[in-house]
Amino acid sequence: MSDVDVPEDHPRYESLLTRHRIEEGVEKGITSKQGLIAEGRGEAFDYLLGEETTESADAAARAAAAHLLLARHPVLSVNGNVAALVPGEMVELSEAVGADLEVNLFNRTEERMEAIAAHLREHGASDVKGLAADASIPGLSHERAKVDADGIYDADVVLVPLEDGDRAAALAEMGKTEIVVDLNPMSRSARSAAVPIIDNILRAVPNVTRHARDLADASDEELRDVVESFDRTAALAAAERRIREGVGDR
Ligand code: PTJ
Repeated sequence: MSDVDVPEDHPRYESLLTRHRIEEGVEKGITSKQGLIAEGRGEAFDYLLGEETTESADAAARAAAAHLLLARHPVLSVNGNVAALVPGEMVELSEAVGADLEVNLFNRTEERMEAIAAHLREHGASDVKGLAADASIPGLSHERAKVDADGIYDADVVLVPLEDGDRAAALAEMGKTEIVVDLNPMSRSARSAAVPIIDNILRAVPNVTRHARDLADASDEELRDVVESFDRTAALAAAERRIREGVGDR
């Protein structure tokens, strides 16, 4: 048994554990109540995708790693679900690619901002951005637009996991290269991303880190080859196909 009393031989062990982590996130003031709903939606898509990293999601993770390594200023955006599910893994990725971590919330309150920043520091982050909020993303309503001038506002490449469609589109509109992690290949955020990673954040973040370590000694030319050989439209189509084909078998 784990510390949350989920029997390890339960057929849905992983997803039950994930639910508990989100619940704990809500109790600690890290995750919003809407985060519970987002988790439910994600779980449904993960089930349809077979709860594994597909070949096209792996190719997307490698392209994401190459983009982050090539970037002038990469930033990893963290919301309440990401902080509850993969805090240490986000810190590791930020270190592997030399990226900033910035808390950026849909349901922003100062208490949650502080709680998430503290949680990331507990998991090894040395610097957490997002609290200054001295710049804003054009075309979005006030609270959701708040970013740091020397963080997301200045970034050329941004990783935005589990994002809502409006902000993902607004960041893309600012000319930033956007890497989105989302289990729904039909979501607007996945569709507006240069690199949509259609995978569970639990698997996707460590996988991007693994690819980044593997590519650490690659030349810029090799990294550009990885970026250019990734086909975002094909990746989205592959995920949709997988969902349609998988549904008939289960
Ligand atoms: O912490 P906040 O205030 O910034 O709020 C964060 C949430 C996630 C609540 C907010 O951004 C939101 O409402 O998002 P949506 O519009 O519900 O979209 C969440 C997307 O993430 C959906 O397409 C889900 O399928 C997807 N998703 C949920 N869990 C996971 C996931 N994708 C990858 N991995 C997951 N574990």
